[in-house]
Formats: sequence, C-alpha cells, structure tokens
Amino acid sequence: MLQGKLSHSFWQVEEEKITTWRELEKKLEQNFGETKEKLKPTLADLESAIQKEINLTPTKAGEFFQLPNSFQHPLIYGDYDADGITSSYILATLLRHLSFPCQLFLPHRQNDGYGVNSKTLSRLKKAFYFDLLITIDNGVNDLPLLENLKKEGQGVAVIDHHSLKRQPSHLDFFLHNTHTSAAGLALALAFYGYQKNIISRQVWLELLQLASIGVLADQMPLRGFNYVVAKLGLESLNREGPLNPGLTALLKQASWSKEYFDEYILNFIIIPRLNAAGRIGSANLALKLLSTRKENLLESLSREIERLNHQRQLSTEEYLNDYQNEVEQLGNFLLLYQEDIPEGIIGLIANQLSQKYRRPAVVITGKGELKGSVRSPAIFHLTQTLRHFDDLFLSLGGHQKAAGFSLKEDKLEALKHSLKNERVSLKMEEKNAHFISPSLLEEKLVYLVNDYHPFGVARPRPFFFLDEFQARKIYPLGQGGKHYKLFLKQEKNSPPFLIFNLPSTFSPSTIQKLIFTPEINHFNHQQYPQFRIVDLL
Ligand SMILES: [Mn+2]
Repeated sequence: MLQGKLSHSFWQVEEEKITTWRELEKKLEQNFGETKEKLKPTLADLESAIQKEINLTPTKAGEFFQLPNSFQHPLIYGDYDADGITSSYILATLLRHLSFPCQLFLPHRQNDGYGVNSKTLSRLKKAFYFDLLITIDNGVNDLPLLENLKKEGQGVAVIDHHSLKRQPSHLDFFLHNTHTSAAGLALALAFYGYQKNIISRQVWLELLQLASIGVLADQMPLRGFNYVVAKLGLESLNREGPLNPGLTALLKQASWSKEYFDEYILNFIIIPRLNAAGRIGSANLALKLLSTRKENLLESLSREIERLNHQRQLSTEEYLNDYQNEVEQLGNFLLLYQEDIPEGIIGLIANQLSQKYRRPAVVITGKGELKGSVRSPAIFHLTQTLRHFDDLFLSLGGHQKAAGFSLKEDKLEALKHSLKNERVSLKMEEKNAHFISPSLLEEKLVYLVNDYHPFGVARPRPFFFLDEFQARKIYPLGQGGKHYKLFLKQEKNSPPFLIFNLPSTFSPSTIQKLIFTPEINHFNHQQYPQFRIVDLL
C-alpha cells in the first residue's frame, strides 16, 4: 500500500549510500544473516535442521514408525486453520504409506472450539472406533485430559508446536517444538519416511509443497528449518507445479492462471481459502479437497471453498460497514462488541480496524461466554499486555501481534475499563531502507535481491531509497491516471519503475525521492525485472 506523505516517520533510511556491488552484497548478507552461498538449501540442509533445530533424530522418528506395531486404528485430531489442515493431511498421508490408514477429525471452530475437550471427546468415541488418538497442531494445552485417556487404556500421541506448560508423562509418542508450525513437524516425520523409502519422491514433494503453505500460514519466522521448507516447497511448486490435485482445483477456482509460485500466491490466494473453510464453514471441506482424487469432488469442493472465501470477504466488509459507528475508543485501544458477528471473522475485522486506524483493535462476539480477537500494528507485545488483566479471561492465548480470548459477559465492562487505563505505546515498526546510488539500478540488483526469497516474518523484503530520481519517459498504465511506468533518465539500462495508486498530490514528472523494492514480474513464461515504487518522500 502506498503511504504517500504519511511515511517520513515510518522509513528509517540509512545514511551511507551504497555505491558498489560488493557493498550491496554485504548489506544483503547482513540483512538476512546468511551468505549468498547458503541461499540454495538442499535436502542435507533440511536433514541437519530437522536434527538440530526440531530435535527430531532418526531414533525418535523410529518411535513414530513403530506405532503400527502396537495399534490398529489411529484417529488424527487436527485443527481448523491452514496449518492444522495441511499438517493433518501430511500426517495422514505418511500413516497411509505405513499401511496404517487413519481416520481424520478436525474440530469445528464454533461447535467444538480449539483443542480437545471432554465433550468433543465423548462425541468422537461414539462416532469413531480408534485405539490411538494422534493430536496434531493441538494437544499440549489439554495434557491432563489426554493423559487421563492414556490411563484408561487408550493410545495417545501428541504432535504440537504451541507453548508447553509442562512435559507430559506416559504418552505413546510426543513431538513438540515451537520453532516451526504443525505442518513443519509433520514434514520432519515424513522426511524420515522418505529417507526409508516409505514414501516416494513424488509424494515427498507433494508433502513438502503443503508444508511450505502451513509454515507460512502460521507466520513462522523464515529462518533455519522454516526457511528451508518454504524455499524447497516453493522451488518444487515452480518446478513440478502443484502436486496435490486439490491445490490445483483451488487455484483454478480462484482463476489463478500464472505459472509462477511465490509467497504472495501462498499468502493471498491459497492460505485465505484454506482458512475460509474453517472460518465460516467446516475445515473438513478443505481437508477433503486435499485428500480426494475424484474429479467431481475436486470440482464441487473447490467451488464451495471459493464461495466461502467470497462470503468471508463480503461479510468482513459488511460487518465493518454496519458497525463502524459502534467502534469504541478506549484509551489507545479500539473495541467493537456485537453479539452477532460470526466468530470465524472477528480476527479479520480486528485486523482491518487495526490497519485502518493504526492502533490495537479488539473485536468481541457472542452472548454469555464471549469470544474476542485482538490485532495490533504497533510495537508492543499484545498477549503479554493482555496478561496484565489475566483474571478477567476464561482463556487467553496468542503472540506479539495477535491474541484471542474468551470471557464471561459480565466481565466485559471490567475489560473495557482495563483497556482504557492500559497505556500502550502506539509506536509503529520502522522499516529499513538502504540508500542506493543510481549507478546500481540494473537488472543485476533485481536478481541479487531475488535470491533471498521468500520474504516474510524475520525475513523482510529489502527496500531502497533513491534521492535523485528523474523520469526520462512516463507511460500511464491503464485508465484513471493512477498507475505509471517510468524510465530513469540517468541510467539507460535500468529496469522500469512502476508506481501504483499515485496520490493525487503528486505528478509522475515531479517524483524525486522514493522508496522502491526490486521484483520480477512473471508473465507468459517470461521474466521482467522491475522496480516497484512503494513510497514517495
Ligand atoms: Mn499451527
């Protein structure tokens, strides 16, 4: 999003101008904490990350591969978001290749809630016959219940990445690590399956592609293991195309025809659609889509998911419009409570509000027992801040930028009061921009930066500041006079600069100081290097 003149305080421009390629390469290496040589990870890098970072050794993985010796009927208990769905699929595929076919259950966001509870468990026992319950992407929050189940003679395995309060005792298998997402953990197990020829290369690559989706969906820092998974997954998506037919069907319904895959397609096309199923329908739709190979089902399920995604977008907008006057300002917080907002979209609405007003936003729904979701664009730890009034909540969880809670309705006024008196700073994250000389504005800059893909959490996209821009040629793009392609006067070999949504206070010929990011436009199997202007100073 183009910030226009808003942004002086937002950009942190380096003082020293980069004038040589060597300096630039050093800057990028510093930025990412990696040398250029390490940017092409291999399976050997993945294996060492699995052992060192995920702490999954061959011996430990062996325990998992032994489970079929003790049990006959496994049931996977997953989660309703994109990480929960992809991790459940990866694990189920691995079990199938172990000749240990499993049943799958994903809880319903509204009806069951997150994790395992005794109500859902007794429902499960009636609906399925299983002698081994495998929770994935949940479980560490419900250890007492699960340990009890184990005491009653039931097999229990837990694979989870949420923060652990204490070590479990007497489970049949326990894999826990907070460095990656559940899909990352499932993939680490599948890696040993691939190594032991339990799964073929084709299946391995399909699972790798899906794991890259799960890791990005849960916003894991793209360093070490997560970086290798994301990089190898995207590489395979580009080389082999999507290997999961459900993914192909989903992209077709989304009218995504480009042959090129990057983090944008994962973050903005695939992940919201997988999540939409669990937000306003049932996550089982998305899991079924990934699992089926039947043409008619691929068609009908992907169509239904596309419809749900559209509905999610519309209802987020509708509720925002209908209730914008109901948003209360409480100190530095915004709060919206309406009992009829669907639980699946309160996080999306909180996100929109926090982006629009640049302050933390709380959106609450329900009656009796309320559910809340909080998002913040500012630099402070949201979940830790909310813990200041921990005693108000029935439950509270989350991380720095996002939190979720449940609360008794009679505590709502106390919550409002506490938020109003909570003094959080509204300082926004500054972004770094390297000051660059026009002499480096060549295609080479685009390709150097491109090697560091994918960008994301803990792996920020590089931005550059240019203070002596002069346009040689200006071409309007499309109608409306808002988008332009500009060519630089000083460097004849420079790729074009593109600007979208030029604020009306600027004319393209007067642009002098700008922030841009190098990128490649993939079109018709061709690569077009370009510089996208993201801000004007
Ligand atoms: Mn997860």
